[in-house]
Amino acid sequence: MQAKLLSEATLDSLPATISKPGYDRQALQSGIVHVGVGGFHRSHQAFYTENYLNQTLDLRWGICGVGLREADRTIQQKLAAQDYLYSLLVKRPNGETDAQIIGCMTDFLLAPDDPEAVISQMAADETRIVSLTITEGGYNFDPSTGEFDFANPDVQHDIANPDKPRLVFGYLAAALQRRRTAGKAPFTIQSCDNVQHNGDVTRKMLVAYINAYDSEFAQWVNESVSFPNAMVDRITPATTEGDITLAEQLGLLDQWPVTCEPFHQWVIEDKFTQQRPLWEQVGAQIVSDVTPYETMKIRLLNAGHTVLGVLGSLRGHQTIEEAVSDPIFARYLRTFMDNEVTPVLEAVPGIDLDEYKQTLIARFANPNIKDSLSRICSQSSAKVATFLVPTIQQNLLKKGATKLSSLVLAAWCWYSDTHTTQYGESLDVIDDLADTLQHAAQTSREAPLAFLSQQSIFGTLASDSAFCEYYQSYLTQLFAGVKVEHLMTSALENEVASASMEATI
Ligand code: CS2
Repeated sequence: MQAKLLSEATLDSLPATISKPGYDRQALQSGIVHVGVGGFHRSHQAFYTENYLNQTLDLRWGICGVGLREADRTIQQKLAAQDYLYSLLVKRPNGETDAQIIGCMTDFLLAPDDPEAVISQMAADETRIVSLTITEGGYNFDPSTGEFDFANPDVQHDIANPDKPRLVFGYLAAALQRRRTAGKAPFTIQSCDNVQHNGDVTRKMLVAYINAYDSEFAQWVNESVSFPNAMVDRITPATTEGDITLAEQLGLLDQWPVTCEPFHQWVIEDKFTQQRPLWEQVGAQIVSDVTPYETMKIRLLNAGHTVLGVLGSLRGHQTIEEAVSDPIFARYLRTFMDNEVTPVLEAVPGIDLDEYKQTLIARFANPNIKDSLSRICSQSSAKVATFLVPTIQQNLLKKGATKLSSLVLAAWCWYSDTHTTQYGESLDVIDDLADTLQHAAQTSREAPLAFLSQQSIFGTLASDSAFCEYYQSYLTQLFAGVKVEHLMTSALENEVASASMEATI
């Protein structure tokens, strides 16, 4: 029998193996307004919130979704047709999939259609949290200075049109202003993006934006609004047609399911203006300082992804699992983590780093998660700068190891130049700076440091002669056609040799 489209009316007819909301959806309030309803929000914050609702029946914590861009329309329409229900397909390494229907989304507002609806929902009494997954680019900072980018024409538009903003800051400002005028407490602004110090960054950008037109209001926001930092983690590949088919095989007709791994982690700074769901009852950690957790995650997991993504792309691997199943890549990743990242990481409370790294490699090797290298390498210009460059810089300061990282940067230059694997197959390069990167990479054939000299990404790496020696030698060999796996092998051999040499001194 053909499955019927997922909706409130068809929930009861779903197979018993699929878990469903165990609370009264009609009675849900929207305690949270969430901007950026992508795959990650749906597999992470919404999943925790759903479990919290199921466990406590505290119906204040439904989530009203918001899409800021025209590009969100298709997804909004798909979810609206399903009464905002969707399935979370958790893919286990043994090939099994657990399906859970997530019901905590109460609505999905498309901001360009009705900006006022978004502002009034944020300003409503029931709203206690406005959360964000707007990607790194959504924070609108200039990567070279870390300051708010006033050159963005949307910013000028929003200052001139406070009732019809385009960017998230305009919406937050309009809603906070309204609450302030009405004598209501502000909501907490909770970033759930994989950005280091995500709460601090959000505060800095919002305050800078408001300060441009009302310094007194900016000061109020700075003093009265909370912006908790958080470390967020769950590998969530982009939804594909194959996932829709998989849902169908499980007895579900869902136009936009989301798939993810079983692992999930959320470490949240204990700093909320108002009440919040007690997410710690469903596995989140509430801590006073998230810094060590986020540094560990970004520099091991995300940088590890970048290492596999860039080197693996040259080799022609398609997914993270394919790359990490290649023995030389697995060794390279583990050696990178042990020799280049771990020595510059602080101790992380309650975490055994060795176990954490082993778990990471096992997560990457989940054969049921098809996490494409094109997703991993997308927006590398932003990722490399935050995931990898700080590790290299810290190592250079204390004369630590940087060789394996230097090969990754040389390979990224090659990738940015050719947009192909080393076997000539074309790669799907998704990066806002793709043209700039390609130009700098092409110039590197004559001026070898041209790519590395892009300061907004690499800081001052190009002026470190020891680092440049490795980098240049790898780049020259790549341009000469030497295969990346040979360079990886020789980099690892030397690593072992120098370690054993040290042992004999
Ligand atoms: C990935 C992340 O895009 C990337 O670079 O490393 O999306 C990663 O899968 C998540 O941060 C996992 O929590």
